[in-house]
Amino acid sequence: MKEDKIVRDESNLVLHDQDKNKKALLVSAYHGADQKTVCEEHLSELELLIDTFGMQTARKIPCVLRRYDASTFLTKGKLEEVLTIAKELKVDAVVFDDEISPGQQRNLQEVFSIPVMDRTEVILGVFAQRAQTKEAKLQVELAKVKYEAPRLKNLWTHLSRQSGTSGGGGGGGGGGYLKGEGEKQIEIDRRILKRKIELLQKEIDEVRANRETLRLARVKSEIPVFAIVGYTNAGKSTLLNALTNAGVFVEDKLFATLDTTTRKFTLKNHQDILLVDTVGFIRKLPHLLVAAFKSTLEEAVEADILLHLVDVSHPMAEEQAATTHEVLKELGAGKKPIITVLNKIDACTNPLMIQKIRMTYPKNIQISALKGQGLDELQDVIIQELSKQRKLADFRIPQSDYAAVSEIIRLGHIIKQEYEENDVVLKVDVPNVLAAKFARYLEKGDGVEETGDS
Ligand SMILES: Nc1nc2c(ncn2[C@@H]2O[C@H](COP(=O)(O)OP(=O)(O)OP(=O)(O)O)[C@@H](O)[C@H]2O)c(=O)[nH]1
Ligand SMILES: [Mg+2]
Repeated sequence: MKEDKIVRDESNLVLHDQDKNKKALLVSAYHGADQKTVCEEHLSELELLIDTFGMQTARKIPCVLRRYDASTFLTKGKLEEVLTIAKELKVDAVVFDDEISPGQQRNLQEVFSIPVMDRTEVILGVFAQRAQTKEAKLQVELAKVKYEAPRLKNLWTHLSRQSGTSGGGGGGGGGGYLKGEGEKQIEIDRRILKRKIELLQKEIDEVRANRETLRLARVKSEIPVFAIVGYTNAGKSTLLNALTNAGVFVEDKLFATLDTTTRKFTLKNHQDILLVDTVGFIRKLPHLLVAAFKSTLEEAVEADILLHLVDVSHPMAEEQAATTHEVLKELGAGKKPIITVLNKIDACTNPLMIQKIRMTYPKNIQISALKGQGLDELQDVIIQELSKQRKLADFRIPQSDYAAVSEIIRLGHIIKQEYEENDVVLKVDVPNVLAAKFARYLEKGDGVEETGDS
């Protein structure tokens, strides 16, 4: 009997697999009439998240609200309307696109007598389902535990109250809760949770330290790194696959990728670059997840150049592009050189939107990763961008390699030039490409410094 309901108990405050195929009612609030369309778009995205998780959407309700109610989020009249619909459609859960505080969540659950959740919880559920690697699993677990922490209190308050009214309906034996016992339990739970968070963090740090070593090896290899970033479902993995046959999992659902994949790609001018496929961003990406996935997301921050993919076939492309920039800024990657790649031009029906995005993000290119259109031009832009990246390098070149010396002198700005025995010793500001080309002559352990890209 319990199995057809979404279960909420102390071990399950966040959606999990058993909640698949359940019916949900989606609610999103907006203020003025001019915001209704945006509100509906946000509901469609929530529906996609719900679908990705494996639940069904019974109906989407855009709710016009003049003010929020502190205890139930929705004001009384609206709450009753939604309650009537929830009963009529016999839904298993009510999902808010807006963030609901733990207190509001508890009060709403009492009104609806079914689980009430917000977008954060759905995203957490999706991430939990999709995490593949040890690191991703640990990161999701950490976000989940942190999400649950402030909600535990509600759970126990609820239990204490229930035991008072049901008066041992189970026939004694099991024992009701004494006053104060809930609070004691909360304290114990808090301590357990704190310990759990510490342990998870420690494990994540260990896995990460491992990856850090790999990253350092990469830095030493002098190959420029391009991170493919963008909103979830923009086509990032499709692009990586199109260029490198990486065979990364692609799906028309959200968050197909939770782990980064790196592949070497040789440009048509024979230069090697590394392409990194990254976790997609989303509007209101829960801070818990940003924090937990920081190390994974930082792959983007550490790249030399960002390829920002925008799905221009999506009606909310502009908002999605802006969201990506916000998240990048939050991660400290706001100032990286960035090429805006307008993807899915094959499916775009709104040329005006393309114009607008191209005006907002001047360094751009249009492609279809799926159809393989524009990939050649994308390479041109990449090569052009690479030639702008410069660094300060110390070379020691045998005089016998006169060609190398003359090329470096021709293309770099010489800061110091000396002769030592049979070598030419140069301190020179060069394009990164050139440093990589003559990496064999770079002085070992020299402080190769970035000199900025423009
Ligand atoms: N029409 C069209 N569809 C595309 C194009 N590129 C990707 N897609 C489709 O968009 C969907 C999402 O593609 P993915 O490559 O998984 O997108 P992603 O950005 O990696 O998504 P996440 O990993 O979920 O963040 C898939 O169904 C792709 O087939 C394109 O150029 N045109
Ligand atoms: Mg992907």
